[in-house]
Amino acid sequence: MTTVYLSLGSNLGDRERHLQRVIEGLDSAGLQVLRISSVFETDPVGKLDQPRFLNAVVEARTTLLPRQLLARTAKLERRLGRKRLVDKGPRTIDIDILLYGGAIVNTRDLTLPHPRMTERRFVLEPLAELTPGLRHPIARRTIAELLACTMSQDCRKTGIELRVHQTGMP
Ligand code: PH2
Ligand code: MG
Ligand code: MG
Repeated sequence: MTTVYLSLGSNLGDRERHLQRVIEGLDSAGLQVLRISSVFETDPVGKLDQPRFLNAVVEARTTLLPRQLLARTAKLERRLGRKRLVDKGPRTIDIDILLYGGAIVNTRDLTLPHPRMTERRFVLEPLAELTPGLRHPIARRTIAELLACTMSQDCRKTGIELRVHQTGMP
């Protein structure tokens, strides 16, 4: 079993519902969800002329290998209606693999740790809630240390709570 961290983002339609549907879909994609961060509302980074995002981070365990995990998260994105219209543009759902244990991967399809995670407060703030002392395998700094360098970016905690399990009870 490997512990992995996934970043979730949505800035189109019912953003909260999209994030909740990802959480519910991760189980059948082969991931056991352990913990979920708070949900943050964040200004878009990179391509600025798009709506604000809801972002969160999930800690999960899996026996899937990195490439398999990428295939499963991409499939889940498609199942939840993601269409790739504009690169880095608005999306109903984005699932990014941030960390796969301490693995460093550099292939054409997959780079781990996620190459832009160290400069994005919308990733580091929710990740630091779950694991502030975790050391980034390449930067060799903790998540809390990396977060301190991104505090100029806008990122506000919401009261939204994502649920790990549906009770299934009426
Ligand atoms: N995702 C991007 C580009 N910019 N900005 C915010 N605030 N949140 C995101 O999830 C995000 C972004 C590309 O995936
Ligand atoms: Mg992304
Ligand atoms: Mg993505």
